[in-house]
Amino acid sequence: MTDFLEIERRLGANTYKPLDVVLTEGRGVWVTDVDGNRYLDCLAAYSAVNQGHCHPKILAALTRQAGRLALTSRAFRNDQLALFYEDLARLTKSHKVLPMNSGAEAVETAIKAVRKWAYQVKGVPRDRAEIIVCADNFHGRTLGIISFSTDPGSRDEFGPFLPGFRIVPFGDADALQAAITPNTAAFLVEPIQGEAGVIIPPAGYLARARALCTANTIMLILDEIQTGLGRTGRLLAEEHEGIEADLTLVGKALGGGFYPVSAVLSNSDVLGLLQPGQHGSTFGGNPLACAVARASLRVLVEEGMIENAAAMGTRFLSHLQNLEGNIVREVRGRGLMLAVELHPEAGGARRYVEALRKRGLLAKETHDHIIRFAPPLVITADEVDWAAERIASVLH
Ligand code: IF1
Repeated sequence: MTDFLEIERRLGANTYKPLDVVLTEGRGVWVTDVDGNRYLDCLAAYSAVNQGHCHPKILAALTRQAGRLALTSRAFRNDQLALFYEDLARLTKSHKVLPMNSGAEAVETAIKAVRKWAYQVKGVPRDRAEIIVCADNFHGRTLGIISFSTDPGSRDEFGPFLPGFRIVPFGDADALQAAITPNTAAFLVEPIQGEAGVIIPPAGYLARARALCTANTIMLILDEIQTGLGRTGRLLAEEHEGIEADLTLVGKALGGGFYPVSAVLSNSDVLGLLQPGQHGSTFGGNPLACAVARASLRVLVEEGMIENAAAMGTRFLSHLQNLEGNIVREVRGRGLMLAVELHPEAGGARRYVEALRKRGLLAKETHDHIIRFAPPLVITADEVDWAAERIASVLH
């Protein structure tokens, strides 16, 4: 048997601390390791596998397109990009789409676009545009993005950093208001902070942020890369607050668990300003990405995954809420974006994650005392009950 761990240790950059489970197969919510053990995947690649592992219809779209035409570059057109634009714009009620690959690239693209808008339309003096972000944000790992991270592990020793960002506490609309200046171009925020540990803002916060942005001619950018595409029980998490962002960032599950696909969605005021030669990407909007994304969106809607996420999320949350006690301090969640925060005295989340693995459930800790539970949106009631039973056997 190949010693996967030894080879990874010897040759791989040490940028993760994964569980020592070596997976080899996946279908739906279930994955299998090289020793034949089956696990229920309660992470779904951080919401990139919302449709379940190796969804047959997305796989068919991928293999069909891969056998026809995979990459043209944007120097030429192809017969998938326009159809991707139509499907995504119609579903999200957007006016313009800018396709990229990773989530971080969508975030970087949005930063560039709103800066250009600030100079050309809002009249902010050149190179003075400010973007307000929240403490404990996670928007990716590029130098621009970690420039406004508040997590020392993400930013220490990577300087010098990109200027032009103001940091406010998440969930505090008064602090947001106080941070606004005439040079503010945008407010960039996750509707629910994922990496921070599924932090749900107070009711009304996002609506207040929307109103403040409108009143001060500031672009509201919602990073829905993790919360979007059904994860919280609605297509986009903004729907829980009854608001509409000026720019919406989507990624992860847009690729259906197969392929990196992300996009910036906006009203044309902002994306309409970008001209040929001002932005791009070798793989952005390639025909394979577009075909996979179209199938990913189709199955998400046609197979009722969004509604299932709402129903199964309610079921899962109520199971977890029964666990609050001497190990579990708080349970948080919306749809199938769930987390349990443990008492510090419980000794840290990793040991419980390892215990869950031994019981056939894969989950991952975030920070020291939080375990997130975010299974594929295709999970059934029986599978939720099965998972909850094992979580209770470890956390209660
Ligand atoms: C890893 C975290 C989650 C994201 C939001 C943008 C991006 C992400 C809200 C960037 C990516 C991923 C990165 C992944 C683990 C995962 C993650 F733990 F890193 F923080 F989900 F919480 N906006 N999140 O959550 O998208 O460039 O990665 O496609 O291994 O670093 P990306």
